[in-house]
Amino acid sequence: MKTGKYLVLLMVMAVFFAGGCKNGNFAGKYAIVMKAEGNSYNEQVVKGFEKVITDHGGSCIIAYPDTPTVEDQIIQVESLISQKVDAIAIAANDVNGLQSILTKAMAEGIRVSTLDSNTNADSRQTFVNQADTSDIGAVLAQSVYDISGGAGQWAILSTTSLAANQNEWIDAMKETMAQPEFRELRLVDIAYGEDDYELSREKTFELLEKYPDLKVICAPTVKGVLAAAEVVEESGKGGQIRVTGLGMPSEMADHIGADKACPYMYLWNPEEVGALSAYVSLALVSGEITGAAGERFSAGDMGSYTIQQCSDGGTEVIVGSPLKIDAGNIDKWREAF
Ligand code: RAM
Repeated sequence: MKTGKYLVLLMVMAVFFAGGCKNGNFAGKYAIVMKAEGNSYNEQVVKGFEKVITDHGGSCIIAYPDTPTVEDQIIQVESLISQKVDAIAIAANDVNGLQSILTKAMAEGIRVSTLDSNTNADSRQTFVNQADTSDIGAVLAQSVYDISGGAGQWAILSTTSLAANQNEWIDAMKETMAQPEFRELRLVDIAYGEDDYELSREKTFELLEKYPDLKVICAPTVKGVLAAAEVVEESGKGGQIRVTGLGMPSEMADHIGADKACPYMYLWNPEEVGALSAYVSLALVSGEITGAAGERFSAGDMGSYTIQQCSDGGTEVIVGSPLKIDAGNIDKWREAF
């Protein structure tokens, strides 16, 4: 009789551990694919993702493309499909270029979500968005306006020309800038530093050379904003040209301030983006959510979140709002990320 009871218990446990369950133990393989390796922001996102997955009993697979291209991300996703992972969370190097491989993954039962840099709606079940895309564009555009005094030439230093989040933020900046009060500002160029520090430095030097009357460089990339701030300071043009964008406080601390290259910038906590992405993957695999608008799920000590409609026709869940980082709070935030 006793053996039979144990047999039933073993069978029940086997079901629970097979591929996730609602009871707090989510055994399974959860993958994260960022846009590029060797990037402190991406490493912090991965750190947040990995901690939540392992705390819940899952195994985390971290996959970086060899180069920041969609082609190399496709290679990573193909490998993850062959490893029969339960979920893939990916930051896209191209908004449409992953559709074929991600729809293949979903057809094989793999739960697919995006984070940090989105795909089109057909390539994902939902998107973990660090902050509302139009909010990010609006605060960056307003920063350029404030820092420039409302008039003059400004340029953007972005990453790769196909990076989904970069292009969405640039479009959102342009949308804000289309309003009458921004009419004295002129966007003279968009340069691409590919989230590579040295190339971003080179592109900054080229901008300074080509546009002697430039007043602001806006770099919505942690590598780009650091490179631009350092080049502007090294060139002795910190008084004429100012830098803003999205940057890691721990890296930008020496360049933030009224008399520095960067009066202020924005970001969010990358670890929180990774952590929420992990909770979304866990909830997709356990069946708690499907990624449809209106669904709610618990994200542990981060609280509960509701999935909402996204402007591209798919859905998204928003982590928070862009955080302004300036001389007043840089010492606090440089300790955090
Ligand atoms: C870079 C990447 C990333 C972006 C941050 C702000 O690290 O482009 O996708 O979210 O900057």
